[in-house]
Amino acid sequence: MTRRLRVLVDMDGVLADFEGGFLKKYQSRYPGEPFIELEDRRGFWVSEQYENRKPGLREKAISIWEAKDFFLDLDPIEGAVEAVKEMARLSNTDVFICTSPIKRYEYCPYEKYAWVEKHLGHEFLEQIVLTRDKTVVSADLLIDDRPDITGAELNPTWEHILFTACHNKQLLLPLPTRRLPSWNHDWKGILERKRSE
Ligand code: UMP
Repeated sequence: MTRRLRVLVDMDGVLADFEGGFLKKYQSRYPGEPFIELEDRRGFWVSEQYENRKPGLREKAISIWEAKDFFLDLDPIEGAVEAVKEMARLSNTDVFICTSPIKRYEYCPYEKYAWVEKHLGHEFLEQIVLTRDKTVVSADLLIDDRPDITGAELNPTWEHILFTACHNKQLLLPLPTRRLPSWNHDWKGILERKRSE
């Protein structure tokens, strides 16, 4: 009945507003270049859609998130900080922040830790999992905005809950993938359903 539940929560696009932060800094650094409104974003990879818009924009896009303070300056997604703090206070519930750093590691891993400390508090540093392969991490649920999460483990233990983001909102999901449309929606219901499975 009240079994323990382990929940992995993704960071970019779920806790931290990667897309909004990217667009703001891209527009201010490259004011003469075309950009993609958030409502027109399609596909997980920002870099690919920008390159398709105009050859050469891939490198300009990448330069934005490789720069110092990009990850640290990201605003929290609406409701995320409150929801995750509340989730961590639920009894029989372990919450981990599971996030993939970029391979240019000068700033990103450090800033992800600093972001968590700033917005969620020092004690949450205990809960961070940095990995480029989330399939090898075991849990009951993974709340993530990336539609295709694959890796070395072909049968991950977690059920993927797709967090709705500008780039995935129009996707038709293969059944039985579930969505969490925002942190204002019933995330507790998703956890309780899983707990009682
Ligand atoms: N990222 C890219 N290219 C893109 C968009 C995102 O490298 O076009 C990076 C930013 C994050 C990582 O570090 O990918 C996404 O990590 P997860 O949200 O899957 O944890």
